[in-house]
Amino acid sequence: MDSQRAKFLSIESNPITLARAIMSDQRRHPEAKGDLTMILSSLMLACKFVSNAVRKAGIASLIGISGSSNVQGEQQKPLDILANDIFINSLKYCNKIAALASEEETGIYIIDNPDEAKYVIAFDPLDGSSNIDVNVSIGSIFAIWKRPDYSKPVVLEDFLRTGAEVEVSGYCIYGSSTQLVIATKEGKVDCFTLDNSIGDFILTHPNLRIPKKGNIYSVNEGNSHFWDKSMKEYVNLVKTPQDDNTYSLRYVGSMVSDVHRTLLYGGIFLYPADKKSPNGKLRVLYEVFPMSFIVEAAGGKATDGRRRLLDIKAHDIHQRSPCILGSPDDVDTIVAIYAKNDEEEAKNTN
Ligand code: AFP
Repeated sequence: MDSQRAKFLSIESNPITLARAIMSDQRRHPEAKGDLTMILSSLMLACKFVSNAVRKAGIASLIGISGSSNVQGEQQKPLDILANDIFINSLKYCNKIAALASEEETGIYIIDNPDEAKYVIAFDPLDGSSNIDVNVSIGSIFAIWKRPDYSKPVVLEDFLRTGAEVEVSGYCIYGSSTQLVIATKEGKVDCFTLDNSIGDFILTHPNLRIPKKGNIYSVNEGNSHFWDKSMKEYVNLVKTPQDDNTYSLRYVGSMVSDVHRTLLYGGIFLYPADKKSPNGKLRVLYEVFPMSFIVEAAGGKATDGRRRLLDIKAHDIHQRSPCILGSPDDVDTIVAIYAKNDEEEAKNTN
């Protein structure tokens, strides 16, 4: 069939699948041993399984997927625990991961590998899980680091790294479609959409770039009473129309959804520290680092208001941090407000 006719039938005759994209990436790095290829293939499989489980959640809840028993009296796992098991099992058998850190695990989970595995991974298997029961988009988030010395047994310090040291990070969004967004340290961000009819992720948004400036701000404004002066000033500023420029507020409360929209449409996502949560809410290793890495790779910026998020060195696998990320011009505006107010405060205390 000629390509004209295939187009007419809306059938892509030469799709770039995720597997094909990963393989061609590997070919561009002749020194690569294929370890990351194996890890990404395992993650791709895990995301497909989780996507399938998420799609069934509404029906399965009739038989008690949220931790109760089904009609046969069998105990059902909550979806986030199920997703955690799926990720662990999928990564265990690729033999390229030495240990993992998960939102669902208290400590690091060491994998007994026959060979020296060079990589560690941190992930949130199902972020935004409080949204499951109301059918709102949720996602999985991950970041992969190379171990500084993989001839030695894996240790906690292999995870206590900066975000700038991440090799690959990504997220999978289970929304109106299932999409996997992957960023590499070369600064390339690609988005693949799951085609359920063939069971494969297809490259649909190659080389994603975040708009330089947007007109959407995304924050839980219910916490505004507890914010610091700079946060209040910034949000007041975006709510005050400047010339023809007005901002809209969009907040899902599921980081993957809010960041995905910010990446595609531009604007800013904020989860600041406040009086109730002095360190913010979001977790550094498996929320803040992977999302900041993706946003920076797409040309955006990520800060806690005063410093670049990827420069933080983790000291705990479940550590939290304030998180502000998005279009570079929007992030620059709030960073300038923090700098101005900090300077004023320093003057007043001297
Ligand atoms: P859940 O996994 O408990 O739903 O939390 C989701 C999350 O970690 C992140 O995905 C959201 O951006 C953030 O919390 C929402 O927090 P608020 O509900 O405090 O706005």
